[in-house]
Amino acid sequence: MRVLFLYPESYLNIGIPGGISIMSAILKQKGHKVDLFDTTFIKTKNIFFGEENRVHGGTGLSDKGGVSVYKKTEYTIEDLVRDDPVVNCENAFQEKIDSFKPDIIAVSCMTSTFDFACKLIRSAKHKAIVIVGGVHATIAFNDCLNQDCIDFAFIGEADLTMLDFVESLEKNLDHKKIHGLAYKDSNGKIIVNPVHKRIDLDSLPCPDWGLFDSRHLFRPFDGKIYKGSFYSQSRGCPMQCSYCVDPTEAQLTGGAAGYFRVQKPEVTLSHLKELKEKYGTTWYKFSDDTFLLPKVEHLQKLSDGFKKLGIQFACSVMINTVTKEKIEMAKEMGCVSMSVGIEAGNPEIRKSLNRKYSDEKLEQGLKWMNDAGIRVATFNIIGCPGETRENVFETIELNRKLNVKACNVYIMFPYPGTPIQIKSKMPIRDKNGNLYQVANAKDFRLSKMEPDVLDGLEKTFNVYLNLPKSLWPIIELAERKENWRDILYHIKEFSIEYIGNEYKFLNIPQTDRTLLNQDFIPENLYNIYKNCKKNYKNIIISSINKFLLEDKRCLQKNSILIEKAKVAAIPRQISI
Ligand code: B12
Ligand code: SF4
Repeated sequence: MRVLFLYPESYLNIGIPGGISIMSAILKQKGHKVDLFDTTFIKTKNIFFGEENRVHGGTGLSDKGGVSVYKKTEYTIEDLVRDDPVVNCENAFQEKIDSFKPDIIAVSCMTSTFDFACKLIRSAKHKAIVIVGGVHATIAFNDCLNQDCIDFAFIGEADLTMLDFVESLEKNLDHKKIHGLAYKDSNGKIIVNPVHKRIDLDSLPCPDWGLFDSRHLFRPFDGKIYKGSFYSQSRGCPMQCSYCVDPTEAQLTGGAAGYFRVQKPEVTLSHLKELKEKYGTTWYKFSDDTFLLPKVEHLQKLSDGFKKLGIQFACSVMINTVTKEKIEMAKEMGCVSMSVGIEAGNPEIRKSLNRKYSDEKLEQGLKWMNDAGIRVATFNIIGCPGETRENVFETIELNRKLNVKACNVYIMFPYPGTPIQIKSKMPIRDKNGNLYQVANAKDFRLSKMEPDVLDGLEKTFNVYLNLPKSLWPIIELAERKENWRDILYHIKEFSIEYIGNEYKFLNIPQTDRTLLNQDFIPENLYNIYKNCKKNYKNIIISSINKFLLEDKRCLQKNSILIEKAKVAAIPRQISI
């Protein structure tokens, strides 16, 4: 059979998806023809990437407020696509269908990319059976089957059931009997077959990375460029966080017991060895939900193998699973970066999300990571049910206390199938029939904050995190103002001048900077000052004065400049 996978990923959101690459390997082993239409590298318009943004592997800044801890690399992913032609995505898809002539179009997507996949399929002329799998198909198979372009949805892991389906079609057997399959019968009634028993991860082949554009392997880290991508050595998660699809996915695929499984170290190591030999890859992002959950003995075996292979890796960990021994072992085995979900600074809100750990546990865990020299990135959610603006500042304060330099910040989004979405019966499509997207998150009003407050806090979270508190009143102006980028840019410049280079990583772009005659207030803030409303001028002046007078680093490092600025600032204060 001829199977065309459709991976409808956003432009340059690179990384090889585990699902397709494993299913492709299995299908190819059995002699089926497999091809891929991957939108990650389909350039549909010419995007200019400004110098300011060219500091890491993505398409722009790592944070809406412009905070980036990434070091510049010799070249970026943008350089790798610079000479690609601009094409029409629908035409490119049609060309692929016409040349490959698939029997099956197999869509692998998340909620965020499902509508795009449907749009592409609807635009195409084809005779294939269309199947869909992945998290959206598992959680919302009804929604998938309600789309006229989809024939079958697969619930849960389909490493083997996909093969069964393909072979049944080929042999003219009853393909509708396959486990984990959902479809509409001739009366339009949705039929859901029993799910397949959970996959034994040791039986899986090495993922087929050769199916993908090799630029997916671009991995910048700490100023150097490596080759690598995602690998999961475990599946499932025993936790029950209320904003995550995992608890529901566990229920839908056989219950919580046995949902978490881990691959034998020998199997993982043999796959990583094969990947290194075939593609020269030495850098991995383990996409396990929580990498340090397996026992120490398991990690020790991986460690011995990793050292021989000379790999580096990043992983996500749940703070409850962290011990000093495991962190030190992770460092020894090549871990360079860990992502830790903090989610909320207020312990009550954390509890309501089913994230039960103390600030002390976080502090201890992050200290071990820092001591081991592992870079830490935290994940934070704002706009949790019942949350206030003050609570968000508790999250910022906690990250400051933990000495985190850059946070990932998201507005709470009730993904379909998450306990939060189910409990509040939140619709998953809008009145025009489109799936709600993360961009709509602030409009769900789950918290006690207005959408624009959430928007402002999302943009400025990392700036609050990094700048002295005396400057916070000016950051607050950026929360509400349209020219927030300018405000943040100028505060950053100001901070660098008066404190030192430690703020240089604040990569805030400049949009409209005009050099003005600076007689009174420090040059870097003059633009904000000049353009703002009269009552904001007071805020700026008092904030700067507080900063200059109170910040110890500022006093020590730059006393001459401070004197100059103080003298310069005071007359303005008087003149208001
Ligand atoms: C790696 C990863 C990514 C990677 C790669 C994505 C990918 N497709 O693999 C990248 C960085 C691109 C990514 C991005 C995002 N991600 Co992500 N990601 C993951 C992660 C950690 C691992 C995925 C994985 O490799 N799993 C292992 C493989 C083997 O499993 P699988 O992909 O599910 O595939 C199996 C089945 O689903 C099924 N299957 C899959 N495809 C198909 C296709 C067919 C035809 C069939 C029959 C079956 C089938 O069979 C496969 C084999 O068993 C998951 C969490 C998780 N543990 O799954 C989150 C997860 C998928 N991501 C999530 C989210 C929210 C995001 C982002 C929105 C994050 C953000 N805020 O930016 C973005 C969205 C990107 C976009 N364009 O919109 C959510 C999805 C929620 C939802 N309802 O969609 C998850 C579930 C995390 C979570 N617990 O909340 N992500
Ligand atoms: S620990 Fe992570 S993967 Fe597990 S349920 Fe919570 S958010 Fe989901």
